[in-house]
Amino acid sequence: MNAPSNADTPAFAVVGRVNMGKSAVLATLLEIDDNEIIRVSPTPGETTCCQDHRLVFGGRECVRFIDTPGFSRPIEAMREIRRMHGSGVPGTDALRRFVAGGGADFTDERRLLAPLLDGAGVLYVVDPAKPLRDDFLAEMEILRWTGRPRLAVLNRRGDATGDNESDWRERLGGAFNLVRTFDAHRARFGERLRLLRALLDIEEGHRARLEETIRLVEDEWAARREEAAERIMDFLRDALRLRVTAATDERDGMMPGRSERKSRELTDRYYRELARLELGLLEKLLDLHRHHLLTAEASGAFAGMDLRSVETWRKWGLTRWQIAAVGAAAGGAAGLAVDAATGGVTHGAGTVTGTLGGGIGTWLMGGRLPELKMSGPGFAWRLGWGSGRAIEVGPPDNPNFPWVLLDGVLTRYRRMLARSHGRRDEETLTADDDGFTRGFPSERRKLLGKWFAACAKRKGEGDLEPKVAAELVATLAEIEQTTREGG
Ligand SMILES: Nc1nc2c(ncn2[C@@H]2O[C@H](COP(=O)(O)OP(=O)(O)OP(=O)(O)O)[C@@H](O)[C@H]2O)c(=O)[nH]1
Ligand SMILES: [Mg+2]
Repeated sequence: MNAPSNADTPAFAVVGRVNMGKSAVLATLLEIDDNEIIRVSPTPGETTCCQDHRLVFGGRECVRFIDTPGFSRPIEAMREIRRMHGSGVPGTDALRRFVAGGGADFTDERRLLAPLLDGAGVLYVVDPAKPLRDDFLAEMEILRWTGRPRLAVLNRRGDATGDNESDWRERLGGAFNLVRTFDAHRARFGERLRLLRALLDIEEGHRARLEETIRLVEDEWAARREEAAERIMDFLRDALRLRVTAATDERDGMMPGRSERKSRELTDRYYRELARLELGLLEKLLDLHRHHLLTAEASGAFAGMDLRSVETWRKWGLTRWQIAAVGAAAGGAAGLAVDAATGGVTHGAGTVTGTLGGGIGTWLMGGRLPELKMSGPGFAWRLGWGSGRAIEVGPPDNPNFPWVLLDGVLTRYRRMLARSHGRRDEETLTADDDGFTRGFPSERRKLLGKWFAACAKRKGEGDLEPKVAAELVATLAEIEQTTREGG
C-alpha cells in the first residue's frame, strides 16, 4: 500500500500512539465516514498497516495522507535506533537501517517510519488530556530524527482543555514546526481548512501545490453550497405546488361522515407527499456532504417538523409583523395558498376547509391552526381531468408555510455541517428549535416572499430565481459561519 512518494504530490503521514484518534483525524479531514475505508475504533491497534488516502480533484492527486499503525514501543525503539547509530544524534541513515530490518521486533514503528523516509511530512496526533510521559517524549525524539517537516495536532476530545495541555504545548513547541488543535469529533469545514493551511506552512517545498489544493477545496465547497441552494429551491417550488386529489361521487355529498373521512385521508396523503419531498431533499443534501451514518428520518412522519403541531408554527417561520411586511411587498401574497389551491378560481361557498388538530393553542396569525385549503365536492378539478369530480388538497392556507418549510430544512442543514466524518456512531438528523428566517435581512425576506408567491401561482418565478439563488447561497454561507463558531 505504501507507494513511493510522487515528488510532485505532497504526502503526510499521520502518526502517534495507538488509539490517539489518528484515523479519526484523517477521516474528519477527508470527510470519510466509512469504516471500510478508514477504520476508527475504540480498540487500540486498529490500524495495522499504512494506508494511503488521496485527495483527488479532477482526476489529479493533490495531497496524499498515510494512515499508520501507532507507535507501540517507542522507548525501546528509540534505544534500538540509538544503538544502531552509535554516538551522536541519529539521522535518516540509522532510521533507514532500522526500517530495513534492523529493528525486527518493532513492526509498528518500522511501518510508520517508512513513509517519512520516503519523503512524507509528519502529522503527529496526540491526546492532550493524557499525561506527557517518557514514551511520548521518545516518539517526539524519533520523529525529530526524520528531519521531516512536523505538525503536531492536539486532538482534543470534548471541551476540557485539561491540566496537561500546557506541558504538551511546551514540549511540542520545541520539537515541531507547528502545533494546532483539532477535535476529530467536532471539527467543521473551517477547522479542516485551517489544518490544511497549517500543512502548507510547514511544507515549504510543496507550497504552490498545497496552495492550489486549498483553492480547489474551497471551490469544491462553494460548488456544494450552490448545489444545496439549488436543491432547496427545487424542494420549495415543488412543495408550494403540491396538490393531492381524490375522485368523488354522488354519495360523498349525501353522507357527511363519508366526505369528512375522505378529506381527512386526503389531508394525510398531502402530508405524506410533502414528507416524501422533504426526505428526498434531505437525502440529497446528506449525499452532497458525504454523510452515510447521519440519516434523515425515513418514516414519513415529520421528524421534528410536524406541520400539524402548533409548536412547529411557533418556533419557525416569520413573526406576524414580518409576514405582514412581506405580504405587502409581494403584492398581497399572504393569500397565496388560497389562490393557488383554487387556481385563481374562487369557489365561494362550496369551499371546504379541512381544519387540523382542534382547539389547541394560539397561532400567531390570530388563533388559527394551519389549515389546508380544499376545493370541495361539486367542483371539477381545475385541471379538468376528464369530466369526473374531484377534491383537491393543496398547501396549508397559512402565509408562514414556506418559511416554516425553509426553517425546517435550514436547521437540519446546520446539523449536517456540524456532524464530523470521524465519528462512527449512527445518528438521525433532527431539527433544532430556532430557525433562521426571522433573522433574515428584510430585503431577503421580501425577495423570498415574492418568489414563494410566484412559485405558488406558477407565474414569474423564473425571473426572480437568479437573485433567490444568490440569497440562499449567502444564507448557507452564514449558517456555516454560525455553525463554526457556535458549535
Ligand atoms: N470523543 C472523541 N473521541 C475520539 C476523538 N478522536 C478519536 N476518538 C475515539 O478514540 C478512539 C480511537 O480512535 P482512532 O481514530 O481509531 O485512533 P487511532 O489512533 O487511529 O488508533 P489505532 O489505529 O488503533 O492506532 C475511537 O473510539 C474514536 O472514536 C475525538 O476527537 N473525540
Ligand atoms: Mg487508526
